[in-house]
Amino acid sequence: MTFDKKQVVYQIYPKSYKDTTGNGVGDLRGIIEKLPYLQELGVDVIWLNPFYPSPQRDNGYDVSDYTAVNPLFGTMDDFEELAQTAKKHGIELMLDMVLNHCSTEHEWFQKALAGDQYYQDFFILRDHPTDWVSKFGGNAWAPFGDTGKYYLHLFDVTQADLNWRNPHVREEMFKVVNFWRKKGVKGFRFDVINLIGKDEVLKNNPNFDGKPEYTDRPINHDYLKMLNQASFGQDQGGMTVGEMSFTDIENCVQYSNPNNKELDMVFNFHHLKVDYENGQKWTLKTFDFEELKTLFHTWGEGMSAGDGWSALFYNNHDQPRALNRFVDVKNFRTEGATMLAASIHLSRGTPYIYMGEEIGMIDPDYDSMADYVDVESLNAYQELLAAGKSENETFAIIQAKSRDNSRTPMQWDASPNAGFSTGTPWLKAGRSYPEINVENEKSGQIFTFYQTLIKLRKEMPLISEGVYKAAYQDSKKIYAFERQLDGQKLLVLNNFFPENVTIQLPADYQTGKVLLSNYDNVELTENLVLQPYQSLAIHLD
Ligand code: TEU
Repeated sequence: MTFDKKQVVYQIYPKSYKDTTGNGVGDLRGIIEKLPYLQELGVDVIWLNPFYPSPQRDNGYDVSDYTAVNPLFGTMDDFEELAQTAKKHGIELMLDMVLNHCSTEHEWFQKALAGDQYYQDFFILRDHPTDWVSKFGGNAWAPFGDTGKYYLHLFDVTQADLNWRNPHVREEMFKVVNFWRKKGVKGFRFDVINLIGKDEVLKNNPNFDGKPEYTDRPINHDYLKMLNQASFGQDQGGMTVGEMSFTDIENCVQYSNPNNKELDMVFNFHHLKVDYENGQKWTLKTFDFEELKTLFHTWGEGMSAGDGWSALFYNNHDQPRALNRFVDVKNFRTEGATMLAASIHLSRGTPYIYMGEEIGMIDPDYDSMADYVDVESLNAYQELLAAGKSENETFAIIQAKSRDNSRTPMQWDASPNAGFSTGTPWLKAGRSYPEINVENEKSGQIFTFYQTLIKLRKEMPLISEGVYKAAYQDSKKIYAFERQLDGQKLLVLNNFFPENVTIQLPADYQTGKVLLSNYDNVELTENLVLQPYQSLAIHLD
């Protein structure tokens, strides 16, 4: 059986979820403690960001040992207890596999540096580097010891890209996945997995920092088929998702069409660049609704037509909170949070909830650069100043764009540090926690709306399986789509603006049933007024 399309995934950034030891860092036991909360929400799978041994240069995405637990987060016994207890709550685990690169502190890299040729071939070493730019800024190549060669690091200088062309590397990677499978894990999220397949000859390319030369190469699909066959493809059920950086629909269909036996589904990020000026992240711009709507429609229909499958999300550990980006959060936090939720949970794909989203958490609103810790933000800060921006301008950009925005401690209650830790948190809690916290929100509209959305997906094949059709494509304010299955239809209307919008409702839908709305007392009339950030789903059977 392939994965279950009725399932909903909840993402936990372990470092920031719940600290049970008082060391300021969240831990596996903290997640065990919160399983009843997650069961109450109704999620089926929890994706955990990396908790393996790591120098934490990139918060665990710089792995120095793939098959152990970083003592910062607990022990292997804690992990096993978490996996077992989660099952009792009807929850499966999804682990983060960072197979494109490893930490330069990993013994493979250390042996390579010491001259071991077997391990040198684990990395991408060249006499002459290309002109590629690292995704975290600066040159993507660094001197490999004093050999005169350079090693490739698409991310931080301490994250060395692995050479998947080497069969020994592939074997090691398969072993990693199988190690966790033997512990009962059936869910895997593969970090930047469309970058693993590098060509033999690497070419200069000044466009897009060189990305076209190393992204979605044809051989990448071969490696995914091999990984599938050698590991998770042997399981019943389970769920795999690949993070696809700078990708396109054609490749994503290929990665996720079940006939290809690569992955169950893909993340893409195009819809999260609609507030980038000229495609550049470190800029300030109001989001472009037209672009967002068009992207949702093109991807929704394209993936549907090619029998591909998308992971649906607005938030994750790399993104500022969607409420701050797409909604007038000061005036309409609840309406905005529920509308955004409906716009993906009723769509075609698997919805992902990022911790805190279910209570409408917002960016922390730090007032000093000293509060930020992420390597990407710190690099960007220096680069923006060096490019001549003023300190104020630069800080405003970091405030809006930093990945730390989503990594702040989960807000449990109004006690110090948002009830996350009794020690000093590794990252300061957001300013909003006295009001926005689980204790306050659990019986509130946002949390209960998420519960309903999760339940509806389980009950209605129309939601979990139906095809996706764009609707009201010309609207300047409404993002709408239809789902269709076996003669049944669902129309989902989402007002992305803080004002009333009137639309013409087709005659058949005027006789439909309101399945869900974030406003009460909806009447289905020909001239239908959608209130600020209203979401409305109309069912016809
Ligand atoms: O992110 C991949 C990625 O492309 C990021 O650069 C992302 O676009 C960026 O963070 C947005 O600002 C993955 C992980 O999700 C991220 O946390 C890691 O830092 C990165 O891979 C390297 O492993």
